[in-house]
Amino acid sequence: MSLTRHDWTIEEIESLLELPFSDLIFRAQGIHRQHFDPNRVQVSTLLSIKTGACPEDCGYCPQSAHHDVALERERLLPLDEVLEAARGAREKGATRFCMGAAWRNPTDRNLERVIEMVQAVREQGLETCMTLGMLTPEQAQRLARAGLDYYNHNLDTSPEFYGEIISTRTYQERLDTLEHVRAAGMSVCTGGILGMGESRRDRAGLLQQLANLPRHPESVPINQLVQVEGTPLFGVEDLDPFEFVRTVAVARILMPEAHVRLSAGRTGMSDEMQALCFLAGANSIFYGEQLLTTPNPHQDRDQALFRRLGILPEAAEEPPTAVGEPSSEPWERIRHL
Ligand code: SAM
Ligand code: DTB
Ligand code: SF4
Repeated sequence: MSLTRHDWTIEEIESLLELPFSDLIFRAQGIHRQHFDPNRVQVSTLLSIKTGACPEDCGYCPQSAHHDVALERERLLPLDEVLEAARGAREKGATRFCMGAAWRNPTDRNLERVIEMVQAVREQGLETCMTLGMLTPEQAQRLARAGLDYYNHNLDTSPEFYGEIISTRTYQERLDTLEHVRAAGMSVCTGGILGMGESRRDRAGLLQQLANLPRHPESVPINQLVQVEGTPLFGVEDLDPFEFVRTVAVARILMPEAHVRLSAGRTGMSDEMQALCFLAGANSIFYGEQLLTTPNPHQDRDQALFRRLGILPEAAEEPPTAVGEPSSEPWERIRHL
């Protein structure tokens, strides 16, 4: 029996992170099985709808205008290009389409354009997610009215370590945006990045912030830092893979009903490490060869991994059923690519 709590202390979380590895994984997997089919993984695809030249200074991010990264910047994509990418993602078996923009926050004019995107992508029978930076309460309400299912806005790390990574946006501003998203009735997607040189206590601090939100996020992306040359975090020491898996396991224990997404950084992970993450309770991935600006594993590799582990992609709540559509049975859709 697991309890949904919102009052975790940092010491309690640290002692979970410190458990013997097998005990921790056993506990996480037990909780996972109470709430989810352990052999289903939700599959999302990402598209960068506006790339680069971001005014924020996030130390990990290749899209920040503060860093000298070889990256081609792009203006907001036209609607037909977004729609084409969404159709492609659906045909390849994704059930959720996530759109990201390198903005501090959207302007009201930007918002009109992204609302058209939400509506068009939904018509394809896909769940929609956006990550556009900070939102006002009114902007969150407009997105919710347009039918946006999820909004992603990461806390990234602990409040204590945060200042080492970002100076142009406060932790409290991030919490405020999450509150606006929740108040507007959208599902909340928020998580962080591991491997930025943070301590175990910082990882506990991030998990504490997430788990002690008034309502748990529906989706918790755990990213492993993708090191990009030219960003301040390039060259930081790699995190022990077992420590990454431990953090996934504790996220599962603290937030039993959330989808925990094994997010950026899978290209640098072995199949065995990814399998350990699924065992620890991760049950969502990004699928498709590109994240926003950096690579993601090739689809063939992911399909082979799912097959070798007996994992099936989770079906969308309302799979597309139109005549001539690919089979709505998710395993069929993945297998017959
Ligand atoms: N600009 C918006 C914002 O920051 O709110 C949305 C896009 S931003 C790229 C979304 C998230 O991607 C960040 O919050 C961060 O957690 C993650 N991210 C960015 N660069 C990354 C990297 N190099 N490695 C891992 N995760 C990264
Ligand atoms: C999240 O937590 N991870 C995704 C998504 N939310 C938007 C972004 C990962 C970005 C990795 C670096 C890049 O490709 O630019
Ligand atoms: Fe901009 Fe988002 Fe990158 Fe920060 S993480 S620099 S806000 S695109």
